[in-house]
Amino acid sequence: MIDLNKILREFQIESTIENYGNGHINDTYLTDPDKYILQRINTKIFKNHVELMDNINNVTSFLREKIVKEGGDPDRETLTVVKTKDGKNYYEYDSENVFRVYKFITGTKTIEQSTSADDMYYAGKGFGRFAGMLNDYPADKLYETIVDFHNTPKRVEALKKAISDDIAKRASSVQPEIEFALKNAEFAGKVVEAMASGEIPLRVTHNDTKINNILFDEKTSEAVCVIDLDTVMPGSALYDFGDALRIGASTAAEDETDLSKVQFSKEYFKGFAKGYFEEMKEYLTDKEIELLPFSAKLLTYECGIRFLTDYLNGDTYFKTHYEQHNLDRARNQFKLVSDIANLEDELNKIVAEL
Ligand code: ADP
Ligand code: GN1
Ligand code: MG
Repeated sequence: MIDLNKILREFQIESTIENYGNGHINDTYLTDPDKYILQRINTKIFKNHVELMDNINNVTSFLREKIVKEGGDPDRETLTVVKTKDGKNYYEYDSENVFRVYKFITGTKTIEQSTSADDMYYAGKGFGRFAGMLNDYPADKLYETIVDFHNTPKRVEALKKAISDDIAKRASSVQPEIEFALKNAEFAGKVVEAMASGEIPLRVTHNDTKINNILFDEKTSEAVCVIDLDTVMPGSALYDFGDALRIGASTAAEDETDLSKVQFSKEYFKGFAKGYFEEMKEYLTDKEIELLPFSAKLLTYECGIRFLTDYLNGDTYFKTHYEQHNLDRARNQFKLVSDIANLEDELNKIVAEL
C-alpha cells in the first residue's frame, strides 16, 4: 500500500485524504481541510504520462489566458495543475504509480445522471464553450494520449478479436449482444471516413464528454468547468456531441439493468443541442450539423461495444463493481442505440429547428 500522505507531501500538501468521484479510469481522492484533488493516473491505459501531463498543462494554460481575457475566473473555469516541490506536474512513485494534483473547484457539483432538459442545456453550453475556446488551439501541438480512441471501426475489430479469443469464456453467454453489435457495425465508419476524406474537419476535442466530466455551479446549476482532460486530442466535434448525449440524454444511469427505465430523451437532446449551438454554431460546418443526431447513435454504439469487449476480455479496462457490470452497461447502451435509431428523424427535425 502506498502512503498517500507521503505522496501529498511531494506536492507540499498536509491534509487528510478520502476516496472521491465516480470515474471509471483513474483513482481520485479529495484532501481536507486544504481541498485538492489527488489522482493516480491509470498508466495501464495512459501509457505516456509525461506527454499526457504536457497536454493538460498546455491546454489549461491556453484556456487560462482566454478566460482571463473574457473577464472570467481562471481558478474556477479551468483545471489548475499543482506542481510538486521539484516543479514537475506529476509525481512518479514508480512506473505504475504516477500521481497528479489539481486545485479542487469549490461551490460546484457533479451530475451523474441528468434529471432535466436544463441540466443538459447547461452541459451543452459548458462543452460547447470548451470546444469554442480551443477552436484555435494548434492541434499539432497535442500528443495523442490514446491512439484511435474514437476510431469506431477499430473498436469493432477489437470486439471481433475479443470474440474469437474468448479469454474469459463468456462469448457463448452473450450471443444476442454480440449479434446486435455486429449487425450494427455497418454504420461504424461514417465519421472516421468523413474525416479521412476531409468532409468534416479535425478539431481539438475533449473526447470524453460524459456529464460527470463537467462541474456545475452548486447554486445556479450553470456549467463552471470541464474536467477529465486526459483525452483532449485532435478529433471530431461529433465525438464530443455524440458522447455527451450517450448518458446525458438517457433517462437512467449507464448501468441501469431495468431497460424499461432506459430511454433516450428527445427533450434532453434538445436541451443539450441548444446550449451547444449557442457556443459552437459559428464554427460548425453544414456536414457536421447534419451528422449531429447520428453521432449520438454512433458514440453510444461505440461505448456499448467497448463495454462488451471488456466483458469478453475479463474486465481489464473499465472499473467494475460486480461480475456482470460491463455486460449490464453494454446492454444499457444497446437499448439506447435502438431508441436513437427510432428517433433519428425527430432528432434531425430538432436540429433543423434550432
Ligand atoms: P476519471 O478519469 O476516473 O473519470 P475524473 O478526472 O473525471 O476521473 O475525476 C473523477 C471525479 O472527481 C469527477 O467526476 C468529479 O466529480 C471529481 N473531480 C475531479 N477533478 C475535480 C476538481 N478539480 N474539482 C472538483 N471535483 C473534481
Ligand atoms: C470512461 O474516465 P471516465 O469515467 O470519465 C472512458 C470513456 C467512456 C466512459 C464510459 C479514457 O470515462 O471513454 O465513454 O468511461 N474514458 C476512457 O462511462 O476510456
Ligand atoms: Mg471522469
